[in-house]
Amino acid sequence: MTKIKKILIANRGEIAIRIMRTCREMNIETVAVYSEADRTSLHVRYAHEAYLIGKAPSSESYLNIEKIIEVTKKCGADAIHPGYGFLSENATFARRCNEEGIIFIGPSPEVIVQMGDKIMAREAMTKAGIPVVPGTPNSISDENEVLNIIRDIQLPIMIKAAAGGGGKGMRLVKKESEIVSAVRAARSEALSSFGDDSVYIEKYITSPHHIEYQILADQHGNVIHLFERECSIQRRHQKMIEETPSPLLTPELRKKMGQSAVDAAKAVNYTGAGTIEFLVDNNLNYYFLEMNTRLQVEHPITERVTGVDLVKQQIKIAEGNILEFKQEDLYQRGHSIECRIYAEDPDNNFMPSPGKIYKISEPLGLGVRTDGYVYEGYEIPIYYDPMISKLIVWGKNRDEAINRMRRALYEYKITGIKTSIKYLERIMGNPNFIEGNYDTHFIENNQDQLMENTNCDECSDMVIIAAFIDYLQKISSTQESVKDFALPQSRWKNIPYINHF
Ligand code: MV4
Repeated sequence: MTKIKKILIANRGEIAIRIMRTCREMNIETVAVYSEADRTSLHVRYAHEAYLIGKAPSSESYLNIEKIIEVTKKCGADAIHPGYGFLSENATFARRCNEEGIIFIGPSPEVIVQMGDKIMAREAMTKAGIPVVPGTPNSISDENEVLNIIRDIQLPIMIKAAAGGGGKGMRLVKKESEIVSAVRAARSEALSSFGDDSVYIEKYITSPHHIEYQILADQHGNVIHLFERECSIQRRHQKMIEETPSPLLTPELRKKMGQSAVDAAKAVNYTGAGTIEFLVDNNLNYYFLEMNTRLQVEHPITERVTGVDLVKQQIKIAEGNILEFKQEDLYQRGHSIECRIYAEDPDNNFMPSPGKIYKISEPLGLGVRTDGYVYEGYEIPIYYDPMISKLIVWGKNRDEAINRMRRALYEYKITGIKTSIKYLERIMGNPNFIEGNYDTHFIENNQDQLMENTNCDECSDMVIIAAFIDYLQKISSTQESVKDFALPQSRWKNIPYINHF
């Protein structure tokens, strides 16, 4: 067993700060690395030490393996936490860390390779007796193979890149005549995105739920799950809202899928924190989809209902400790929801809206957590992900959590840039969402209601106040909008909060 004393965080933004917060609580020194675009970033100021590693594009900074290794050795850190994105699922990076005697806070390079290749992952899960989506066990070499397979599994099917994930190199095929062009399109997209054109086939699951399980595995063969996260609400493969428990699962199914997640991790000798993704169809059949070998963006909702600090557990596992919980020790207390706040304009096709934050006031109060990194006067760089913050709430049940999220979104004020906050408010007020009646097609199925821009023009006193503020703005020297900051944000058709008492 090694006691980790100093960790280099090979990441930026909210997740770098999230990791460093736990390090401080564990008396571990923190080292930040940053690009030229991140000189004024908060993660640089939060760390005990910080090193400039290159130019703004991630390929010249946050993805520069040798530079990051060099800084780690120079500053004497014993471990690297990769966060999510960037190098977090890069087997070469994990291997280079091991070679240099640096602890990589994550699984082995072997399992990163195995789970990164979706065909290998499907094979391992099939062997372990985990239900996988019906499809091909190998990559397909020509279109005739596809014709044979659809006799078995029937159309529609999905053609997926072996090196893919997250929607890239994926094609839906509904008609036999589309096969040739779809295979070709998937292949060329896979080649240009991943440098590997192998593709395989899966039966298309219509209107599935995307439900994932958090697992923790120590280096001594102990594996536990920390229940599920319902991640079906996403737009173009970008998640917007996650919640736990899932409104769909029964206690029996929750337990069964949890056991499958544990079996999946054991089958590949997994170590560290990981996530098993499943698709769940309308008849509550579930299928293994992929395994993510990193800490995920949405991990805080799991932390909130289980009481477990996942970053702390990652560090303790990396030190060689035995897991401190047994499965029976864990339960879900109440309900947690996360909304991702993006610097995007929901009323202009979610166009990125980088720029300078003029004013920011974040929600506080009972059951509210924000994981963010922006501050007043901060200029969001164009080079990285547009997610600027995560708003996480807890309630004793789902209704209370929804009401609390609506209250917190109402309190959240950001001016200077456009954000997804008002769109998230509309989702929280959407009757289908409130009923828990949604799947992966929620956004497209509710588009008309969600795009409605219902500002507070019903409230006549607000119109008067708005006019007055406009006048004040005209006579004041500032160019920034005082109006956005002073007025309550739009409420979706003024739907009252759920009465659950
Ligand atoms: C699927 C599917 C239906 N059937 N596979 C999208 C991202 C990638 N990780 C897998 N994805 C899907 N794979 C089969 N066999 C539907 C999706 C999918 C989806 C999955 C999770 C969350 C949102 C989604 C939105 C559209 C399609």
